[in-house]
Amino acid sequence: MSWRVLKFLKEGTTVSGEEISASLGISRSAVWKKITLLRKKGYVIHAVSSQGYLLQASPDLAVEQIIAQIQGDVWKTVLYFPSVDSTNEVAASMKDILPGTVIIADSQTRGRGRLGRRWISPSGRNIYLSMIIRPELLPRDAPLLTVLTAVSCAHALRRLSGLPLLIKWPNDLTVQGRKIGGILTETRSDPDHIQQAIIGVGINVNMTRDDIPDDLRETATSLVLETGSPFQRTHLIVGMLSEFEHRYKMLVGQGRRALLPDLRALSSTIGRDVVVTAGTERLSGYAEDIDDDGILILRLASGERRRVSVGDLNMVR
Ligand code: BT5
Repeated sequence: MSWRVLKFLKEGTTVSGEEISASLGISRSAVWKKITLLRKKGYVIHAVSSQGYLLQASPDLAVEQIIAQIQGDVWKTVLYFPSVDSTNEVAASMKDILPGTVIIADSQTRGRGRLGRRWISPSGRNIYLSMIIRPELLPRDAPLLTVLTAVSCAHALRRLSGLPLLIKWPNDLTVQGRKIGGILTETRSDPDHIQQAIIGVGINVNMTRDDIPDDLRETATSLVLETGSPFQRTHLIVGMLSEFEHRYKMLVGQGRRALLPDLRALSSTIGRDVVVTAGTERLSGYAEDIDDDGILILRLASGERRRVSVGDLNMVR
C-alpha cells in the first residue's frame, strides 16, 4: 500500500530507501515501485543520491496522506472517488458499508442539500465527504449529530484557517454571514436505534467567484475568498475528522451536555430575532438557546416557547 510508504516521507526530510524497506519488510525495488506510483498521483518526490527520498510537494487532495495521517480508532476506511453523483448517495447505496467509513470525492454531479436542494460541487476546489457511523442514539437524536459535526468542523477550520467561522442553526457554517459549508445528516433507523448515520459535509475551500453561480454570489463564500490564500484539502479533512472523533468520544463518554458550551460559543443564531420556516409553518421569534438535543428554543411574540427541530432560519437583525 503506497500510504504505508508515504507515512515515512516528510516534507523537507530525506528518508533512506533502506530504512523504509526494513521497516515495512518489503524489498528496495518494492519501495521504488510505490514511490513511482505516488509520483503518478501527483506527489513530487526526489531521489537524492546516496541519501534517499525527499518529499517536496503533495497534491492538495491526497487520500494516501489522509489515511497515513488519521489517528484514533473511529475512522477505519477512507474511500476516494474523483467524481460521484453525491457522496451521501454513494454511502447509502453501498451494501454492507461499515461504520467508520469516510467517502470523499473531488467533485459531485448531483451534490445535494436538505429537501433535495442542490449543493454546488465544482471539481478540484472543495471538500465533499460523507462519514458513516453507527451511534448509540435514538432516532429522535439525529439533530445532535448535525450539532456535533458543525461544532467539530467549525473548530477545526477555525484552527487551520484563522477565520471566525460560526454555526447558523441548524446546519450551516458561515463566515461574516456568508455560507462556507453545509451539513446533511441522513439516518436509517429502527424504532429504538439509529442503525446508520450518513453525515455529509461540504466545505468551500478553494472555490473562486467564477465557480459560484450568480444566484449564490451574495450568500456563498470560501476559505480562499475570505483569506486570499489557497488551502490543502488533505490537511483540512484530517483536521475535521480528528476533531469529530474527539467530540464524538466526548458525547459518548460524557453525554450530550459536553457539546453545549462550544455550540453556544460558536452559534450565530442564539440571541437573535429570527424567522424559521418549516414546511408550511413560519415562526418569528427570539432564538433563546439551542438545547442538548440540538433543538432550537424559540420565544414567540406571545411569550410562548417553542422547540423547533428542523427548518430554514433567517436572521431578522
Ligand atoms: C446544506 O443544505 O447546506 C447541506 C449541504 C451538504 C453538502 C454535502 S457535500 C457532501 C455530501 N454529499 C451531498 O450530496 N451533500 C453533502 P441546505 O441547508 O439545504 O442548503 C442548500 C442551499 O445552500 C442551496 O439551496 C443553496 O442556496 C446553497 N448552496 C448550494 N451550494 C452551495 C455552496 N457550495 N456553498 C454555499 N451555499 C451553497
